[in-house]
Amino acid sequence: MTKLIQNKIVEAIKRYQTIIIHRHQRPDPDAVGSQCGLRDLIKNTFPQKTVLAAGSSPGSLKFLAEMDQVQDEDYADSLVIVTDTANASRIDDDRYNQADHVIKIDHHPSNPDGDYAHLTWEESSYSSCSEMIGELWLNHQDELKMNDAAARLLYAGIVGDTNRFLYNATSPQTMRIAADLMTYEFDHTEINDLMNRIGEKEALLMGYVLNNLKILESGMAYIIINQELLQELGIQDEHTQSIVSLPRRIEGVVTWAIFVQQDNGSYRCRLRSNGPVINHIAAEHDGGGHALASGANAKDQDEIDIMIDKLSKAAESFNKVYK
Ligand SMILES: [Mn+2]
Repeated sequence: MTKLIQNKIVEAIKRYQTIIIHRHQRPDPDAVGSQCGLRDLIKNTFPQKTVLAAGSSPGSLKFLAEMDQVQDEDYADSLVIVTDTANASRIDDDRYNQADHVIKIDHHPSNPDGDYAHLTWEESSYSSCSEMIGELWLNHQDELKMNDAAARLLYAGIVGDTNRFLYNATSPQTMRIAADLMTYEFDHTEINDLMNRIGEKEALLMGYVLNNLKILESGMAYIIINQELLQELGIQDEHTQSIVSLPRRIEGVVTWAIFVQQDNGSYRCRLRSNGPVINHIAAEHDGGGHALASGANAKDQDEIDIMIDKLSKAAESFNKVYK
């Protein structure tokens, strides 16, 4: 089944002269890696085609790749491929639907709002969308020609989503694909260092989180970062990415949440787990995502309290079974 869809994707790539690749808003390394890795793979194989990466600037991830200028006219008779994006509302640049044909390639669990493409390759068993693109290439090496730039991007995407091959979704196949990508010429140590590097202000935020994290008896941990604190530390919402996996290492922590207040007063919530599935909780609060790593939104402190309670109960029932 997977091979059949992969064949269809390669056929579509061959058929279209203009191919525009989209990914999700607020991109992480896997979003940029899968998007621009696929762009460079197609460009390298078909130099005569127009292949563009759409979306806002990747900000602190600019060292990975830059986006292209995409004009409205480019969408006429084009193929759009959306990578790493579970639902339509998260796609960066909604002109994607002006394409002649839309393909979705994603490793998130299926989403009620996720049926936005004509052809969908969706499988949550993959560690990353970059791993999916890597496999697409490996299964079609006669038709798709890898180069150093694309290999570097796909490798970075895999490293990003697996947190350096640490997370549970890392499989033998993940390692095989990463190994094949590493045979190309790029500095993998440099990429790892750049992705792991934090600014001085982020280091201060880390210190704050470790000092102020609330850990409940159940093993649920949380921190609320309001606008005042962001201003005091001189940081923006995007910098809070560096603290999301911090509580994971603390003994006894089962579930945790990072709440970051937005300009409009509401809160962006990252929910994480070392065991119990928590994405249904995210889904109940305007969000969704992976079983153990989800995103949600809370309109006020009351909603935060409800989410803390749910995550705490999830930790409690998990402890009853496993401790
Ligand atoms: Mn991903």
